[in-house]
Amino acid sequence: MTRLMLGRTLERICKGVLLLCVLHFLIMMILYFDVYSQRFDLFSRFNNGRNGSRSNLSGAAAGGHHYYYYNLSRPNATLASLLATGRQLVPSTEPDNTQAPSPKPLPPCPENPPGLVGRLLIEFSSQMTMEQVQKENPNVTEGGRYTPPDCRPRWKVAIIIPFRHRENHLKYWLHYLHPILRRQKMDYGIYIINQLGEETFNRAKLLNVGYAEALKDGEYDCFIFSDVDLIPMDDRNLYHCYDQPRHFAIAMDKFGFRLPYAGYFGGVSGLSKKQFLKINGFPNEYWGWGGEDDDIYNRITLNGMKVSRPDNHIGRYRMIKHTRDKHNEPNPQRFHKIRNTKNTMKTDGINSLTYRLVQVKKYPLFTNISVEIGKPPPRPIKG
Ligand SMILES: *[C@@H]1O[C@H](CO)[C@@H](O)[C@H](O)[C@H]1NC(C)=O
Ligand SMILES: *[C@@H]1O[C@H](CO)[C@@H](O)[C@H](O)[C@H]1NC(C)=O
Ligand SMILES: *[C@@H]1O[C@H](CO)[C@@H](O)[C@H](O)[C@H]1NC(C)=O
Ligand SMILES: *[C@@H]1O[C@H](CO)[C@@H](O)[C@H](O)[C@H]1NC(C)=O
Ligand SMILES: *[C@@H]1O[C@H](CO)[C@@H](O)[C@H](O)[C@H]1NC(C)=O
Ligand SMILES: CC(=O)N[C@H]1CO[C@H](CO)[C@@H](O)[C@@H]1O
Repeated sequence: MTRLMLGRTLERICKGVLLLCVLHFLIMMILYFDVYSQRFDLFSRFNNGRNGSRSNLSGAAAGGHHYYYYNLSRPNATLASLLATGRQLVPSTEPDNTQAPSPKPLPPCPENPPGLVGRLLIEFSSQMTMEQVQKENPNVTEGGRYTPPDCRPRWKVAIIIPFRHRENHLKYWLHYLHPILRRQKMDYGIYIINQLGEETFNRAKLLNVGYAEALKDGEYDCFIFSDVDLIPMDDRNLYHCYDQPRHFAIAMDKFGFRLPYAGYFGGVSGLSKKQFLKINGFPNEYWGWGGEDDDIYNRITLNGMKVSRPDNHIGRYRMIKHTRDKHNEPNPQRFHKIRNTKNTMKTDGINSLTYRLVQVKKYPLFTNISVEIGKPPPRPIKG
């Protein structure tokens, strides 16, 4: 008799313990899911780059899908009532009607975007109007900005184009580059830096201006500097930044698809913000054609970096044929100057940049920034 009682009691105790275990397990699950979903939410918001400010995070998280958590902490809430509404245990994403659905966390963009097509046919004979090019690119937003809708890009890229009187080339450039950059899943903005007046052209100074002005417009961490007449022939030449400063245009048709010399850094190049600041930006004192890209190459090597390049068959470019512009004659001082990079780079660069901003105008496919950058100092009189 007593043994039977004992057995029953034991059985009851066991059942009780089991129940407790189940309860414990459920509570753990709830807490786990809560923390998990919260972290996920934070992660996506933080990386989306849509909004840099953290102050809104807590509010947004509370607005999303954490009601069960708050319900639990209410004085009159019981676990039983909570469990009764089983739906709430699912951590995810039932959007709340009173609030806009919070954006799903996007996966990082693939390193090798699957939509690339490889070698491209580039030609400049067909007539092109800006309206046409706009129609081809409906998803580019004002000022020439684009961000992929389906993944989280690794870089925020400002593309800087030094410019004067090349409207016709710009149409081709936009026609080819916007679709390429879209396939490459880049988050980017296009900045045309227009040198006003008819003084001698100064490419490197315009590039410095582009760096400074783009940063006023967005939180870019990667800068690609491209001449307006250079079109990549292969979309696997990815327009983002790399561990080392990047030279993209290594094989142009005009050089027989070869690098003209080992230290060539002209045409299209890219530096992260960190790399750019490490070399104090570009020189401001190269007026006229040539030399500035060699100076930039010197800055890179003198600061202990190396130039990285794509494969020769991927880094191919077509150049839109043209006669040399007026007021961009070869710079006679260039050979002398590039021997002195080591002395000049600390004082001549982004830290000494001065210019007058005249106009910033946002067009559908690019931002037009017009500046006055002065003129070359008077030539020393030869004796
Ligand atoms: C916080 O988010 C709300 C919308 O959820 C928005 O109206 C408000 O401007 C944001 N505040 C800040 C400081 O970003
Ligand atoms: C618990 O959360 C739900 C939303 O999922 C809400 O409808 C309900 O009013 C909340 N319960 C209490 C007691 O606030
Ligand atoms: C629980 O509290 C909320 C207010 O916090 C109240 O509206 C609701 O009627 C209460 N529910 C019960 C079952 O007491
Ligand atoms: C533009 O975006 C819409 C919606 O995201 C998409 O359906 C359409 O295919 C896109 N068009 C182009 C040309 O990419
Ligand atoms: C940019 O703006 C300047 C000044 O208004 C203008 O002269 C130039 O043609 C514009 N460039 C382009 C590409 O629209
Ligand atoms: C939705 C949201 O929070 N938007 C804010 C993002 O940040 C800017 C300032 O950087 C605010 O102006 C927006 O209100």
